Amino acid sequence: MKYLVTSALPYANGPIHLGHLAGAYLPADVYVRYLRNMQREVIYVCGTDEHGVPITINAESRGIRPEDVVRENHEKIKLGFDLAEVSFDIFSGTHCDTQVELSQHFFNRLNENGYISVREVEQLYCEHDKMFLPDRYVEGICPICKTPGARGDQCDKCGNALNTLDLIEPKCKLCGETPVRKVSKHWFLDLDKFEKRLDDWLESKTDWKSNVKAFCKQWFERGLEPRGITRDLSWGVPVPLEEAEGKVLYVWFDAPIGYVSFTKQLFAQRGLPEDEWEKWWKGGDDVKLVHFIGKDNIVFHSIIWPAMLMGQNDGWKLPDEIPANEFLNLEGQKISTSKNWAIWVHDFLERFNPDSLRFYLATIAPETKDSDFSFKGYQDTNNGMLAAIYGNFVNRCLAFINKFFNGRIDGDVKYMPEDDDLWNEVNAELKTLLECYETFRVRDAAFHLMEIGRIANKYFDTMAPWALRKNDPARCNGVFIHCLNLIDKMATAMEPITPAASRKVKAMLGLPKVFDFTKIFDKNIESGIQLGKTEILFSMIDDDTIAAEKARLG
Ligand code: B3M
Ligand code: ZN
Repeated sequence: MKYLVTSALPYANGPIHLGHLAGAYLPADVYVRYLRNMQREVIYVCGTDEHGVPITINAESRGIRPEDVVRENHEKIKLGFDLAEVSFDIFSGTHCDTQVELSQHFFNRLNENGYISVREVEQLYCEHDKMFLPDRYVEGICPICKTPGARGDQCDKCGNALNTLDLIEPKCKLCGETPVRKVSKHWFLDLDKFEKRLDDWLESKTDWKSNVKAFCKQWFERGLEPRGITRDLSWGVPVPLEEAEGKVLYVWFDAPIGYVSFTKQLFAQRGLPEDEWEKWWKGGDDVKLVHFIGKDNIVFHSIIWPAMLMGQNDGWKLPDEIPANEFLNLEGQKISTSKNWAIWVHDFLERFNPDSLRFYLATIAPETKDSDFSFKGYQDTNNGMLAAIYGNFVNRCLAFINKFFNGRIDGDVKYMPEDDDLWNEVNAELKTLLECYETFRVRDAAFHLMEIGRIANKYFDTMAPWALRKNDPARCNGVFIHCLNLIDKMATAMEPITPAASRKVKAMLGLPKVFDFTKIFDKNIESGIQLGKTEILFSMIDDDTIAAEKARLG
C-alpha cells in the first residue's frame, strides 16, 4: 500500500494562522510522519492556491501584479510551514504550466464525456473598466439588512450570502461607476449527472467522520445541480475553447488539480519516469488517497472533486479518506484576520518553540467540534506537560547519570520482575498510540504520550535510584537502563508531534536520529551506553511573556 497525502492548498492571499495549522496541516504532518516511521511508502503534497478573485483585488488595490501578491505570500506561508516543521515532500503553487496543462485536460475530458453544459448568464459589466465584474468586484446596499458596503457574494453585517444582481445601487469596486447588466456565456459542470454514483460511493464510506457525512447528506437532500466552473477574468487557467476567449476556469475547479500537478512535479524533481505520477493517481486500491482539510472545504473535496475525477472515465482514484477538522477559535473568539484576531504562524514561531506549539495544538485539535486556543492553555501545556513530565524525566535521568556515573552506565545489571510490569504498561500505551496515529486521532495520541511520561516518572520515583546507588549498584544500573530505554521510546513515539525535541533526545542518548515504529517494542539500550551532550528540552514560559503575546491581539 502507498499513501498519497494532501493538505488543503492555502490561498496565496495572506499568511497562514494557527487555525489553518491546527485544522489541515499539523494533523496531516503527524499522520505522514507516523507513516514514514512505520516504513510505509508515502508522499505528502501541497502548495499555494494562486488563482481566484481575492488575489486580483488585492493586487489591484496595491497597484501591483497578481504574480507579486502570490510570490510574496507564498514565501511567508512557506516560512511558516518550515518553522512549524510541516514536512511536505513538495510545496509548490498552482500558477504554473503543469497546472494549466492538467486543468485544461480535466476540462476537456469532462467536456468530451458529456459532463459540461453551456449557459447564458446575466452578470454585471463595468463599461468603464470593460469587464464583467465577479461578485467580489461589486459593492452595494444589502437587499436584506439594507446596510451599505455589502459585497456581491455576501453581506458582512447580516452574514447572508447574496446574489450580486440583487445588490441595491451596485458599484464597481475598481472605478466606483454603476455597472450594467449584460449576458455572458459560462460553462457548467453537470453535477446532477453524478448524483447516483456519488451517493453510492459516499454511502460506502461507513467509517468517515460524521461532519463529512452530515454535510454531504444536506447536499443530496437539496439535490445536485450544475455548477458554474468558468469566470470572466484574466487571472487563472484559460478555458481551453476558442469561444471562451477572456475566460478562465473557476479557482475551485483548478485548485484540487494542484494536488496532481504537484505530484507530477515531485516525481520530475526526483528524476523518475514521466508516468510515475499516474501510478499514484490511477493506482486503484494499491494507493490510499487522504485529503486533510478544514470543514469549509468539505463540499469541494467530497462532492465536486470526486465528480471531476469520476467524469474523466479513465481510472482516476477517488479519495479514500477526508479527515475534515472543525475550526480553532482564539481566546474564545472566532479567528478574524481583518480584526487582527489571529496569530500568524511565521511570526509566532520567531519567538516560540515549534514543538510546544505543535504539542499544544495536538491536545486541542478541533477533531469533532470547534476548539479554543488560549495563551494560558499554551503556557500550561508547555510548562505542566512538556517541561514537567517529558522534559523533567529526561533531565532527572540524564543529570543523575552525568553527575554520578560520568554519563556512562556500565558493568553488572540487575533486572527485577517489576520491570516487566513497567513494560507491559508502556507497551499497551504504545500500541494504543499507534492506533491513534493510524486513525487521525492526534488529540488522543498526545494524551497517551503523556501517560507514558507519567508511568516513567512514577517508575523513577518508586525505584529511588539515589538510594540504590549506594546499596545495590547493579540494580541501580538496571533501573537506569530501563529509564534510558523509556526516554528512547518516548523520543521515538513523540516524533510525529514534537520532531525537534525527539532529534535532540536521540543526540543526548548518543543514538542515531532514527524513529522506527516497526521496532518500537524493541529495546535499543544496554549496559555500556555512553550519553551525548545534554541540553534543556523545554524551557518554561513565564506570565510576562504570555501577557505580551495577548497584548498583540486585536
Ligand atoms: N484554497 C480554500 C481554503 O484555503 C482553498 C483550498 C483549496 S484545496 C484544493 O480554505
Ligand atoms: Zn468599474
